[in-house]
Amino acid sequence: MISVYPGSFDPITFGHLDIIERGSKLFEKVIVAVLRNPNKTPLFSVQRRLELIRISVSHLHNVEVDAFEGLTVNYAHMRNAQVLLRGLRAISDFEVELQMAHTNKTLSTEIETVFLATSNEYSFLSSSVVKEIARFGGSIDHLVPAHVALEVSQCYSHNNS
Ligand code: COD
Repeated sequence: MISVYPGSFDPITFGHLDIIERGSKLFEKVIVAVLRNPNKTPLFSVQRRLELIRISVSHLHNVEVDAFEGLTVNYAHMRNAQVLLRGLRAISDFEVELQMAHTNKTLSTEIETVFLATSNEYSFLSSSVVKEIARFGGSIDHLVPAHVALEVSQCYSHNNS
């Protein structure tokens, strides 16, 4: 079975990576799909996010990294995927995720959403938290892979200079 793990990944964190690694053991293939969202102003361009993710998952042979636009279910159909993979951190995620899963079900009855509960150590972690800490000069080494930490910190040191 092929799964699509859609998201913003601005930037990829250890929380995302945990879901990808666990998903790669459950599914024949995991496609990490970065949404091209013209309504958001991200820290990293889609191209750079793809590169950062590719480096992070280079040890996983059945994980592919791609970008998409439009509806996630249409992209999943196009890639012959049957599952949307999502991570669940807390009750606050649950409400949003359930709404998204129900909406996607109305758009395509053939595609199922599968949730993996976050690992305890990453239950507080989000891309926004990473950016917030880096913006104020804190260490993010325990939250994201080393190559990501370097780039995020560089973004903010340039912005502050
Ligand atoms: N531990 C576990 N899981 C985590 C962690 C963590 N620490 N951090 C994030 N995650 C999970 C999130 O819960 C989510 O499941 C996934 O990782 C990606 O997270 P983000 O924040 O990078 O991405 P999102 O949630 O902003 O992505 C939203 C989408 C792009 C998937 C959504 O907006 C979408 O599908 N848009 C396309 C339009 C569409 O199809 N709309 C209809 C459906 S509403």
